[in-house]
Amino acid sequence: TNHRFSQVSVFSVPFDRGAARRGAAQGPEALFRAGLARKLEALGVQYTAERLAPPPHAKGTAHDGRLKNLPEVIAVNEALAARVHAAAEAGHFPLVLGGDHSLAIGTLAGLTRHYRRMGVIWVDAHSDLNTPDTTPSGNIHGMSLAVGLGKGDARLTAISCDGSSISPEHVVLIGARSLDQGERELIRREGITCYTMQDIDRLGMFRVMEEAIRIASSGTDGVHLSFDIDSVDPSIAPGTGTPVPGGLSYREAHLALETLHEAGILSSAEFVENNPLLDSGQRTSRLLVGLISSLLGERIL
Ligand code: 6HN
Ligand code: MN
Ligand code: MN
Ligand code: MN
Repeated sequence: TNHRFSQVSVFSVPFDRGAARRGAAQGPEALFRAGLARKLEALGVQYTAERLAPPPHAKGTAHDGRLKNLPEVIAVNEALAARVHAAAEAGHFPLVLGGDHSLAIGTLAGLTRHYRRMGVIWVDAHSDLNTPDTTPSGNIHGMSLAVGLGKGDARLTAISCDGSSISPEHVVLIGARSLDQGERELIRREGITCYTMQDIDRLGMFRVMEEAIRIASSGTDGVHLSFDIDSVDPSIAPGTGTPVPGGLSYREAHLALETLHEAGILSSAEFVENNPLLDSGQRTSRLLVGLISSLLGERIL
């Protein structure tokens, strides 16, 4: 995906306490069952694979309904941030497999310890820009991009305390179709670029990706892809906890990743919210293995 990187460091993170529904913790192993390792080998990708330990259950801590499972979310993301930072430091391409989208807190924290100015391409039905004041659910997976921008609970933004936060001008949302009112206001106030499903319908995915690549890569020294599988239409990706109709088609999703591979701008990626307990067979896991392959250079011809 980018020739600067000698190898890919795959991190499996069996964690789903940032979401309301259980099951995404089994996402990474479902991807390996669906043939991920064979695919990486067939593509000639040099990689190492590591599974992070799930955090211990924080019993007896006061429960905050606006920040559900906060101690576990902090623990897993601190561990993930350290591993992602070490991989980036070693010149590797971190590839995080979730797990729910709260893991982007740790991924971005690790990356901002290494890169000074990060671009972020966030492919998602949602924008994950809630804070404890705006969240309708208290689920931290709906807050991770806000935390990456330095907004929200101080115990979460502190995970990247020795890093910088990300500048909104280099953040691009793609595939949005379910935004909460507080998120809409934050997008406008901060000037974040957002390609909604309507924009994709009108402009076409190729044009959207060309613009996203320019916005995320101009004036930055690292670009991260955060890919939430609920960006894809639930008719072809049913295995996810917060499905929203009207999503990306099979080809739109593949084209996005093929275009990113060709551009060679990415320095890290994560694929999250794959929930095998909600999948129909291995449909969603297989789709994801194909999407990751497109990102890592699988070609049609
Ligand atoms: N995700 N906006 C909703 C919330 O609860 O904050 C949904 C969030 C979904 C988060 O899909 O990663
Ligand atoms: Mn998300
Ligand atoms: Mn560093
Ligand atoms: Mn989502």
